[in-house]
Amino acid sequence: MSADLQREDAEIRKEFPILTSDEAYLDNSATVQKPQCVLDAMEKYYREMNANPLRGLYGLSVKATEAYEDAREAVRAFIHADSTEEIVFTRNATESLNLIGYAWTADNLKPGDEILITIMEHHSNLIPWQQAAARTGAVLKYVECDRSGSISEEAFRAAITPKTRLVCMTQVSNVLGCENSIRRFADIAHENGAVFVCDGAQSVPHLPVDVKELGVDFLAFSGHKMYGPMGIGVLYGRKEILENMPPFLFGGEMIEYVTRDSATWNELPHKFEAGTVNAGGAVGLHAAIDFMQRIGWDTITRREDHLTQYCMEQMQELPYIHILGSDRWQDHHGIITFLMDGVHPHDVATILDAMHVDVRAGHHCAQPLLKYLGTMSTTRASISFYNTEEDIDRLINALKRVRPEMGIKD
Ligand code: 7TS
Repeated sequence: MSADLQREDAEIRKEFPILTSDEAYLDNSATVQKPQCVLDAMEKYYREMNANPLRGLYGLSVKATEAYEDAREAVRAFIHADSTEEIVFTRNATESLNLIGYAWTADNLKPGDEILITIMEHHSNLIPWQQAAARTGAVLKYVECDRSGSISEEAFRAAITPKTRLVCMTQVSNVLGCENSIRRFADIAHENGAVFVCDGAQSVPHLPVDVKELGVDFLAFSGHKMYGPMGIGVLYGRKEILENMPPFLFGGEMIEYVTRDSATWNELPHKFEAGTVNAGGAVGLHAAIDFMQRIGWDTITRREDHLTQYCMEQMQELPYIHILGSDRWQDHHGIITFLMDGVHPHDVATILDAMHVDVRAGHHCAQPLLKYLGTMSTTRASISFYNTEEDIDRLINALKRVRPEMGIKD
């Protein structure tokens, strides 16, 4: 390892109080660790400016409102949306997708309409559509990928029809790590008159995302996967579409005027933010965006690419390990999901845990995908730019010990 890389590792890791050299945290697709600057920003918010935002006329409430709205502007700029009216704060990507699942589908789907999703969706971008289909009489259809995770344009064109009203697709798969060509599929969806929902939960933390370049109508993502706190998420929606949608939740702050029998709705984006908002979370997310910009995409992608290659090439040397998806590390975005001959994925993860390597085992909330790939459960290592070659060495050494621990001789 070069001295420069070692120096960079040390500089980055000192920003994260929870990271130690005794443990390799490789469950970054589930959630990432938080840098001190995010913890500080949230503490400062609660110490110095906490009040219920958007309500009071006194100084503290104005400060809280400004902090909350500044966070919205930071998110807007980060994903290159046109207006803060298009940025709705939610709890997480799941809630963002459910918001569309209720509010958009209510007036836009009728029996026989089609919703098209892919076989690689996380349950959060699948069950809301199953439920919307059940409520409205629409039909849920799937487009499949090949074993490397690639969805061909032919397969997509064959699955989309004039009845397709909604297409929902993840940008990066949380199991295969592959990236879908969102622009291409969004254009085809629009040619067919459908609205395009992009699940950005696994892409926004790892690649520069520009909603206008992607050409999507909606983008959902979570703060906690991009160095922010849990409990804050984002729904981007094109203004014309959001304007024509009814609210999702009803109550305080989302109204304009209320009588005994009826109510009118607040302007965007507040129409979709009922009740007291998570201002502390939004402030934390703002600090996380500032942090990512300070580190810079060049550093983030260079380090994540390097570690993905470093990890995959060593895993590919082990004949008893089978990586799901593409053989090319370039197609994995730091997500390496695998099976080990003769050992259950949960046993792999438990033995790794004993060696202080944190990975995830199970279905990764993508049961239809795992069934399609002919398995029920897998083990997954997932990388952040704050990981190091040492973390990967620790993983590889631990993987080599799993089968002997289980009494399997090579
Ligand atoms: N979409 C994708 C592609 C995801 O990977 C996840 C979470 C979600 C949506 C939902 O995000 P949430 O913040 O609302 O829960 N993925 C994972 C995972 O892979 N392991 O734990 C959570």
